[in-house]
Amino acid sequence: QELPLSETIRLNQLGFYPNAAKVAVVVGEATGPFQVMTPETKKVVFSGTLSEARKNAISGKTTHAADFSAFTKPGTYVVVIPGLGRSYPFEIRADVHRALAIGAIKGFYYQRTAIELPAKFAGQWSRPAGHPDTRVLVHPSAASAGRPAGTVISSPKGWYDAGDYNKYIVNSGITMGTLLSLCEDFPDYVKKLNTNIPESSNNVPDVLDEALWNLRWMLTMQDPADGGVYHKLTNASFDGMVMPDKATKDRYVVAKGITATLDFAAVMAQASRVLKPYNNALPGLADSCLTAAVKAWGWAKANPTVVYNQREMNTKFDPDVSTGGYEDRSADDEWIWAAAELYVTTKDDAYYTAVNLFPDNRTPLPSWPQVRTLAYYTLARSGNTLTALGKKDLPVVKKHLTTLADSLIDGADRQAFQTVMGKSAKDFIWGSSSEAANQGIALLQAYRFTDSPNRRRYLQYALGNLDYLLGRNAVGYSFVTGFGDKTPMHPHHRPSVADGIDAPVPGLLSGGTNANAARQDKCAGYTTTIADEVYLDADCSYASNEIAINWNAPLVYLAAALEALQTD
Ligand code: 9MR
Repeated sequence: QELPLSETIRLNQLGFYPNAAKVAVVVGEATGPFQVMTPETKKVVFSGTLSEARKNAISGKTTHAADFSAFTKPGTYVVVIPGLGRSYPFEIRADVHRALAIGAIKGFYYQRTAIELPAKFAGQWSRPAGHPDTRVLVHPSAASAGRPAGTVISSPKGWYDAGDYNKYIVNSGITMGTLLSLCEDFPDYVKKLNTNIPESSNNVPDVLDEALWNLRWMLTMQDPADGGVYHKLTNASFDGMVMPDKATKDRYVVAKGITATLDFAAVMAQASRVLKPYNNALPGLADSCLTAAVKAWGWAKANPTVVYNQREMNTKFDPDVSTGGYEDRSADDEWIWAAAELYVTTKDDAYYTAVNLFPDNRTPLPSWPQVRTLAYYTLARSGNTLTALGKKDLPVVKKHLTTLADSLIDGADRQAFQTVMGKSAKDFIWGSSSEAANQGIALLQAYRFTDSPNRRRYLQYALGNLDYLLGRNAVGYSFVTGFGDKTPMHPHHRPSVADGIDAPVPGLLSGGTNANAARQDKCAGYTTTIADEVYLDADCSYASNEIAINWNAPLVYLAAALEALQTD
């Protein structure tokens, strides 16, 4: 007899590592026994008792946990709560997130501009090239003596930022920093991830090849005359929900700005380091990146007050630009990140002393407008290779990492889903999935680069946040398209909407639950205002169900790093 599916049982819909924690969470009042069974034959392989009740601090709802960590045998199973039903099926397997890591990297391939995606690489999501960007206009806001308004420049390649078709330097910053950090942190493991892209057969890891698609675009965004970097390459206004090759409006590079230029400097400095070992395959690229980084730094030094302000820009110049702003009034953190990357790459103490790297004892979770902590990750991983000046501060750097990690895990065991994510309603902002992923990365950095007595718990809770992303959460979705049983089918993603294929483009992380989504996108259909439950799988819900490169990158990092660490 069939066991009914119960969506009140929330778990990682992909599964669990044999020797790691395995937890399902049941929303509601169920108590008593639970079983783990084989899905077809209903053979009971593990029996346990639901935990004591936890109260969701946000919704007030009751949850109970089914902990079957003691069961380690590989296979495919369901969790069964007598009287309620079964969970989605999941696997226990040594490399249970490997396909996800590969798929999430492949997600970037599907975001490529300026290249056809043939079926050989893109399967049913094959499509013609979009946005060649070989004839881009210099917007009046970006005019300079050498490049007056209307000058045509070529700025091809790069990824689409998100569900829209524009290319933004600031958001490329943290995205590239995260992917490059994965290459630095797990150089051997990334070589094992084949994503079936045109470059797969070269001697460069696919994730790095993928990042190069965007890096080469970024390089074209620097004005060669002065080293300043344009804030974005964009339409004047967002395209309709059409395929990329059908979106042919004029494209512009707009004003240079301090955050774009410093993010660019940081990325190029880091890329130079990461690319060094691949100089045979990519002759000269590492050097070009460093040259570009130094030049960008020079512009920043000369123009520290040039802040990108779209509204003000639109009062002075035409056409008005209404696409994504990525505005950030404070560049303090971008200075810290750029200085740290330039210092670590060049070992030139002048960069280390150019800005105060430790202005206070805060360790903000990375996000696109807040990149300070990326500097601490880089200093921590570089450890003993630093000059005496940097080495002296390593204890301070490690303190930053453990302070953040300890604050994240504090109280996580009492949280309704036993995850770091969701302890507070504040987590549920626009792009909350990336909060979860970045929390996971912060925990992994502290796990790897400190000797805190809590290290094991950092690792455990990093995995817990991946469980969150894949289904152990208040809405019961795995937020990654194509990975899991209940996944976003209608992301705000133009190709997925316009391609006529039922399944969305796979491997893309939905922004996820966002307490303010209804007010922000005014999409019809939200059914609740409870902060950890405001999520709508509809393509009009760009505030809860768009996808974006800066959300996919930490997913890539988290999934790949946890896979790599399974051998630890
Ligand atoms: O991720 C961005 C989020 O933090 C902001 O609150 C939001 C509104 O400004 O914009 C998000 O970024 C969007 C960008 O502006 C345009 N491309 C899609 C991005 C994801 O929604």
